[in-house]
Amino acid sequence: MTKRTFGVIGLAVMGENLALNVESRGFPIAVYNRTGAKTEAFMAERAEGKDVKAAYSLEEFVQILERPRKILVMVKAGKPVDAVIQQLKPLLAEGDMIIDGGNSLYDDTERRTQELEATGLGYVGMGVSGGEEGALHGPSLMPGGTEAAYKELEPILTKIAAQAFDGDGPCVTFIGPGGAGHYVKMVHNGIEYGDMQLIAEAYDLMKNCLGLNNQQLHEVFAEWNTTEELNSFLIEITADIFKYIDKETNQPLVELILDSAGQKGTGRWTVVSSLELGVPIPTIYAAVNARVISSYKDEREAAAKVLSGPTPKYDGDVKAWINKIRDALYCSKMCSYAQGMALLAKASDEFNYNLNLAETARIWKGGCIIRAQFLEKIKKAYIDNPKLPNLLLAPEFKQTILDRQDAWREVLTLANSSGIAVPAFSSSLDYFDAYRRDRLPQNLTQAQRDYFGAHTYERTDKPRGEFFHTEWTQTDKESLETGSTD
Ligand code: NBP
Repeated sequence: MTKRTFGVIGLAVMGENLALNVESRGFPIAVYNRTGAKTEAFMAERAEGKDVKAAYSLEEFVQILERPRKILVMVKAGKPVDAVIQQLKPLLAEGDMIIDGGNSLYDDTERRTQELEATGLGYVGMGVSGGEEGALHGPSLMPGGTEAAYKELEPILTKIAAQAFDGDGPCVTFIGPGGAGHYVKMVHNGIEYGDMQLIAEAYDLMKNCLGLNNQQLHEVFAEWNTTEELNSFLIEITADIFKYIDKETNQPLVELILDSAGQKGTGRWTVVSSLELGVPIPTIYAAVNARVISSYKDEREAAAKVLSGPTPKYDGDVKAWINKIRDALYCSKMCSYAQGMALLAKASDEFNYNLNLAETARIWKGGCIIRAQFLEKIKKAYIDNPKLPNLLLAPEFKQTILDRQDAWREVLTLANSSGIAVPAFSSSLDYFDAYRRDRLPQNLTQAQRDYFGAHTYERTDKPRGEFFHTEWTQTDKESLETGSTD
């Protein structure tokens, strides 16, 4: 038997589909799963007739792989990844490489990369986005870690990845050292949370304020999907969802789904990292919180009986309001991406990832959950200025947001007066208003900090870097003598 070019460990949803994707591009593969019965089922069904060789022990698995070995680990993130690495390590030889394609925390990937590189092995922590379909037909891949290992893997990864639209190449690039790949995947997921929550808020307003039915909602989202600004995978599937009829009840399925959202942690990790790095990402945080509060289903049902609010209502033309909601969605989306990209830029500096943000936007143009036409504009903005401090300052975005902010503000007024929570729309507008103002009320915050904790402050009439402290408890007489009112 010829040795296998590529090995996959873990035959759950993602492992199975990625294995078949690699095999379909002409690479002989080997597979292994901890529970042998799963491997047997895979071999008997989906791998039937394909160039796949199963192994039932890790020893056998490494034996049938050509050197340097290229092993993709697709097991549950966390301890299982460490367990697999520890079992594999003694069986591997210098130059062999392990790729972790799961949603691992970037810190873990950093640690594992250092540990394996120290033993002469290559380690690639690779974010994979696109779900089951993407894994099989072409995901967006975000590999980081050992660059030499990436170079060895590149011919395979560029073949299995999705293609970016407009012939913009395969959706894969070397992201950076250590945990860079998983960091970028984490922020991708944070942005995905933001996008999904913004769409949910637009839906809530159109359904519960404007009174649109599912057919109308389908038409609105289908129409938005034809526009340059909103054309995207998430808008497309949203349009589909509204027309899906449940066979059992003959009702739209979306109406029968419990309004309690799950999460697996990548959104929360994004928020934790943003707090650690001091980068505001309020829209993404709002999206994580919206899922959390949705999960308080029983409490909300009880509260709904005793805490009333206004009855949703609107004045004027429905079509005009739909267009305003579309503008609010787009402006909010720009703010959400501005936050996510700013977080990447800061992480790049802090962790020496040396991220190329234009390339990051390019590899999200296909395969992944946030794929969208709008990413081309983001890519261009960072090509024009790789050190752009904030996406909102890019010419591609600045004018659009200025032109549409009136509609955005009107939509928030409508939501507030109707009692409909729009945390991601609101957080985005607050972000915009805080970012664009040269004077914020934190002069008062600084005064308070100095008052109770002698934390000192800088003055607007003195050079930056000079710090002052005041004994704030003046007597009334002193205050009058100096004429001080501030
Ligand atoms: P799961 O996350 O459900 O993991 C199941 C796999 O992990 C099985 O093969 C299982 O083997 C193996 N495993 C476990 Br659990 N503990 C193990 C251990 N101690 N040693 C060896 N193997 C162990 O699979 P998935 O949904 O395919 O996801 C894989 C990774 O990809 C995850 O990190 C996930 O977050 C990420 N991801 C998933 C998606 C998605 O859409 N599902 C998308 C993008 C990324 P067993 O059969 O013996 O129990």
